Amino acid sequence: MSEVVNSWNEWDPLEEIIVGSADGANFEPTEPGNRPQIRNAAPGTPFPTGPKSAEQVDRANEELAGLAEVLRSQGVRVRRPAPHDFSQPVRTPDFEVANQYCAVCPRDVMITVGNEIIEATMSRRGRYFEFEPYRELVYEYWNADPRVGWTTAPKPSMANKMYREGFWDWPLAERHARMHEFEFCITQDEVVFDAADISRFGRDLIVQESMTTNRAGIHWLRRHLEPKGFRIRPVHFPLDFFPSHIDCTFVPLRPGLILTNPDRPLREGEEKLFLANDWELVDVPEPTTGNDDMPEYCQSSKWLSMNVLSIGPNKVVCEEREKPLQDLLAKLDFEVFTIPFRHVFEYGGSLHCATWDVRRTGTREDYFPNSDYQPLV
Ligand code: ABU
Repeated sequence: MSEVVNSWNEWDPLEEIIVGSADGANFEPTEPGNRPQIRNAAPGTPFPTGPKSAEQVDRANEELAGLAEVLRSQGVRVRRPAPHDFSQPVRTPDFEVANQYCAVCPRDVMITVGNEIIEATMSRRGRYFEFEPYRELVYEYWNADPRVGWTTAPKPSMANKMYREGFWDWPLAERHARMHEFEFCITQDEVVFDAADISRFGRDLIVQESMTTNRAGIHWLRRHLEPKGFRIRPVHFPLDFFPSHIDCTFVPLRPGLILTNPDRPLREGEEKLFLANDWELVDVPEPTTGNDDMPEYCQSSKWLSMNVLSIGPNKVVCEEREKPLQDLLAKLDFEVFTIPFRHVFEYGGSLHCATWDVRRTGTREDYFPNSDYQPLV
């Protein structure tokens, strides 16, 4: 029997995937790890709280169903998260938050590393229990195949001391001054990472240091995965002042090809690893929508444009309005499937974010044979 859980990179031919759901979604709470704002609203306008409207949920669900349909048409088995009441508060000895968020973006929470499922620590209070809608599926995979590994990363306290209080109020000049220190809203004392800060390249995991993943989180990934033969390679994008999740910045599409974000170059010197191993870094075109024209409750950047999903090394799903990117992908010899996905944007992601692949054909390959890597032990 072939492995039930098997996914080593972002591009091998896709067999089974979880597509998120907007059912029961709430507005993300304001908390030390997140200060959501209504786009183009007067300063001080409060961000809504509690459940999203039926209309907001239905229109996102319609687009998520459209993605599921395209994937099924390509022979992919599509699974969905279980219902979850996100309007419930979370109260632990260290914090309290009035409501949770949603199950639209499984990518942020869950990652398949080969035959192992890892549940991320998460970095925000409203997302503390976001693994729950996926647990039934995890149990199903785990029961079906004794080769399936399942790891839940340590839960951080998310107490006030885990966050850098002034972060959200730093003026741009201070942000600029601190940009090479890579200090964001989370401190370095506890293990913190969101799964979407990781990009899988066979033996190598490229991990972004960000507002949602700290150096302790990257260190935990090293301690956990290096003994299994993986190499963990931190990367930095110093011109992104609010980095969160790597998949709108650095998007591998097949061996040798990474889509890159022209506004967010790699830290000087970090490109060498890729170039020395014959990876081409191709800047994507300007998104069709500027930051000011993104949906009013969307907290993500215009670069959701490049958050594409690979069905295989020559097939990709792209948002329907991103014609310049579609043209580039076609020029790069991809078959491009286009679907509307803009109503999903207010839930923090696009096509890659809204999915979690559990099975792709393929095995673990070394895509970086020319590198010196020093494991911890
Ligand atoms: N969740 C992905 C958002 C990344 C970005 O805003 O660029």
